[in-house]
Amino acid sequence: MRPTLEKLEQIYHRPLFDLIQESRRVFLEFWPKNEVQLCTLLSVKTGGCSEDCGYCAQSAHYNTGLQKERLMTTEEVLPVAERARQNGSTRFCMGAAWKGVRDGDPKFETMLETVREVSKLGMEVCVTLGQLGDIEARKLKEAGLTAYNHNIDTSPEHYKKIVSTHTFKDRLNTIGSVQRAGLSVCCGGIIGMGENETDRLKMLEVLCSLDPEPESVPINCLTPIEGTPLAKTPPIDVFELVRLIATARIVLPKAKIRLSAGRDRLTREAQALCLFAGANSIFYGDKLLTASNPGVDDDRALLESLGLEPQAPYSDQPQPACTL
Ligand code: SAM
Ligand code: DTB
Ligand code: SF4
Repeated sequence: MRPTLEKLEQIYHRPLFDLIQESRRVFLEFWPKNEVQLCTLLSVKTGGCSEDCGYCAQSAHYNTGLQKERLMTTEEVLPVAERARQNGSTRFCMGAAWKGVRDGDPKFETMLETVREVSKLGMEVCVTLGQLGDIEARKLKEAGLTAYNHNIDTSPEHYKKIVSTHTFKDRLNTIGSVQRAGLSVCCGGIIGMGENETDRLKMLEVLCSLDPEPESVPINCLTPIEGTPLAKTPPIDVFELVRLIATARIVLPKAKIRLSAGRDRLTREAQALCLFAGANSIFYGDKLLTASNPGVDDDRALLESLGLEPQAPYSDQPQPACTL
C-alpha cells in the first residue's frame, strides 16, 4: 500500500477504539495472534561517533559521559549471541557507532567475520553500522546477514533540525544499497523529538514508499540522554504512540512492528495496548545499545500475564526470506 499523507491522516485521526479495532483486525489477518518476537541488541562498537544526531548518547559532539570503546572481536560477540538464543531471542542485532563502513577497512572485515559466525546460530542477524554502499551491502549479504537497520527517524523536514552531519537523502541512499543487495530493510524512527503528529505520518509515508516495503519497523520513543540537545524534551502522550503503531500496522501489514526504545518509561498497561494495536516484537535484555530496557524478568512476567508467547526458535521453523 502507498497511502498519501491525507489517507494516513484519515486513518490516524479516527476515534482511538475504531483505529485499534481495525489495526487488530489487520494484525490477525497476517500474523499468529499471540506471538511476540524477542530480539537482543548488542553494541559492538560504543561511543565516539563523528555524527551529531541530537538524540544520541554515542555522538562525540556531546558530553554524555559515555565511555568510548573499541570494536568487539568475533570471539567476544559469539557467547553473547549464544546466550541471546538460549534466552529465547530469534533475532540478534549488532550496532556500531559509526558514520558508516567501507570495504577494505579491517573493522569491516571483523564485522563480516562476526556476521558469518553469528548467522550459524539459527537466529535472524541484523546489523546497524551507519552508511554503506552497494559493495558493503553485497558482502554483508554474502556473509549471511538477514537485515540491515537504518532508520529515517522522522520526517524529511524535521530531520534537518536533529542532525547536520548527514542528510535524509544519505539515509535513503544507504537503504537503496541494502535493497539492491537483497537484504531485508529494518527502518523506523523515533517519536518525541519535538516533531508534530504530521511529521510522524510523513515518516510513515516515506516508509510505505520504499520498494520493497521494510520487513521491520522499529518505533522508538526518545530516551532523553543528559548532555544531548534533546535531553529536556518532554515525554510523548502514550495514545499518540498507540495511534502511530496502529496506523503503521494498517499500512504496513506484513512488517514486524517493534516496540523499541523507551519501554522502561511505559507502564505495563501502555505496553499491552501497543501490543494489542499491532506491535509484535520487543527488544529483550536489560540494555538496549547504551540505554536501559525493562529487565528480562519483568518482560517474561508481562508476556505471561498477557498470555503472549515468544516466537519459536528457528530450529522449529524456516526463517523468512527477503521479499525482494
Ligand atoms: N550509527 C548507526 C545509525 O545511525 O544508523 C546505528 C546506531 S543508532 C544508535 C540506531 C538507532 O537507534 C537510531 O537511528 C535511532 O532510531 C535509535 N536511537 C538512538 N538513540 C536513541 C535514543 N536516545 N532514544 C531513542 N532511540 C534512539
Ligand atoms: C532501533 O530502531 N532501535 C534500536 C535498534 N534500532 C538498533 C536501538 C535503540 C537505541 C536506544 C538508545 C541507546 O541504547 O543508546
Ligand atoms: Fe552515530 Fe548512529 Fe548515534 Fe547518529 S545515531 S550519532 S550515526 S551512532
